[in-house]
Amino acid sequence: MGLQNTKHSKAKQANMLMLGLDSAGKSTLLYKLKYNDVFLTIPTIGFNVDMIDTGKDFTLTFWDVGGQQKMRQFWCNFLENADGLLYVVDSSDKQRLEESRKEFELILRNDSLRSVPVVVLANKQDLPGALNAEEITRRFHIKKSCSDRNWYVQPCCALTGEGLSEALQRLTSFVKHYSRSKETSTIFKEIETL
Ligand code: G3D
Ligand code: MG
Repeated sequence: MGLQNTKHSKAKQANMLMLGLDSAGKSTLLYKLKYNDVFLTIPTIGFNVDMIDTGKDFTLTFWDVGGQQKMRQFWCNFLENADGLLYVVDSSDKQRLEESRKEFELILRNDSLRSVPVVVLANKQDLPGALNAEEITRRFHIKKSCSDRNWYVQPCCALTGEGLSEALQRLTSFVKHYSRSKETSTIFKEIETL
């Protein structure tokens, strides 16, 4: 009688951290992704958590953290378990673009986010004068600041949902790849200590 490997692969889960300035559209995006609906949002005090099943036994837990100035000092508390960063930008708000870039670069410098994949959502593409993905990539110096990790800039509109499924697919594939490489490096570290 032959032998069969009966080990079933467990459902996988990963943590996605959503950051960005207040009013970038994070909560609207999360509701749209989760319920395919637009809800009236109020400024997020603290954070929202929601799980989204991406199929094939893979669930993403989204941590939508408030982006007001006072809340940003607490962003660092959410970094440690992040398997991916979803950074949301209001592409139409040119006045706050520089502020958003500074926060983005600051957060990427944190050790806990080393090699963690990043998807930047260039949100509010429906608004006149919204900067496109190329322009956001350039203004945020993303090629330089994300040179050590997988990254992608996705144009989107949280109100209509345009661009969100592409972002979710990209995120899922990056995060799966990241989780695999994290597992491999843990195994190597364990072997080294033997
Ligand atoms: P936040 O969670 O990042 O702070 P919210 O942002 O999700 O609360 O959204 C802030 C405002 O931006 C909301 O409008 C919301 O409807 C709007 N918004 C979010 N995404 C889009 C988008 O893609 N296009 C447009 N035109 N508006 C968007 P209010 O008026 O409720 O403040
Ligand atoms: Mg919010």
